[in-house]
Amino acid sequence: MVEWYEEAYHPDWRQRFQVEGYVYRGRTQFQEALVFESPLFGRVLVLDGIVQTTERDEFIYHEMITHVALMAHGAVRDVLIIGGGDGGTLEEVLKHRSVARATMVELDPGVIELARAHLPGINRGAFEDPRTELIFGDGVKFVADTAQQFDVIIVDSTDPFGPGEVLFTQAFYADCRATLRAGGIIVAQSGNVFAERERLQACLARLGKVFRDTSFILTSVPAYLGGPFVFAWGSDDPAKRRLSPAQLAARPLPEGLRCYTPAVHAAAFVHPPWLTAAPA
Ligand code: AG3
Repeated sequence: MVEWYEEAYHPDWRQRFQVEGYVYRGRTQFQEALVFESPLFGRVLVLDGIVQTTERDEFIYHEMITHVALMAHGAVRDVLIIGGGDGGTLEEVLKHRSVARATMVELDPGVIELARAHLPGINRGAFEDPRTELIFGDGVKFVADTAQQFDVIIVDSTDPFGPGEVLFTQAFYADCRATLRAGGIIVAQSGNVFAERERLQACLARLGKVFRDTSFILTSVPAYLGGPFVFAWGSDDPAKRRLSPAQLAARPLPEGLRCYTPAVHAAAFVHPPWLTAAPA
């Protein structure tokens, strides 16, 4: 009999993955964690019943949450990652030679432990890189208290329920802005564009109270319910979002990327009108 994993993401919309075998099933200090093997997606990481990443499509999410901001900035030295316990974002950040330090603040050490043990194809040694500074703790508290300054902040969180909820507030965005250097950019995981349009518009509105320029990076992550997916973008410098593919192509780009290109970057800011229109 074929076994299926049904993701409990939405009350009236579900997707199922075929399960070839369970790799890890347990509870960390903060959440329910599961890793299973899927024929199409490879290893799948699920936290509190929601698919977080998979071996086969993680490059799309992690390249798009990382390289759009780092390429747009153009001279990134210090990057802060909030969340991102699987290490996929960290791995992408470290591909930029200009990055001197990548500080990652993860609430749940259990996720890093299981990612190290069971998802090495996603983090590829990133936790061991000398430029990595790993901090276990609350991202909200970290940005409120730190004296460090960053060029880019990437919020690679879970969804706004459970432990991730506090990472979607205006107060958190304001503290992030205060830790950014001039010309800094924040990018934050925001959600499913169809089922959660109101939530992500509200998230963008809160970000807009803090930053002069806001938008979404639009991409498609096959393992996430529905596919199309956005990251919120905030910066005080509108020019950072208007770079042409030719301007971006003149900058040093990490080799071996499979999703990000300067043209894909520019296209990610082009949105169909329904995305930002008031829900019907
Ligand atoms: N963090 C974002 C997960 C979003 C899940 N939402 C969903 N399935 N619609 C993933 C962590 C990857 N580093």
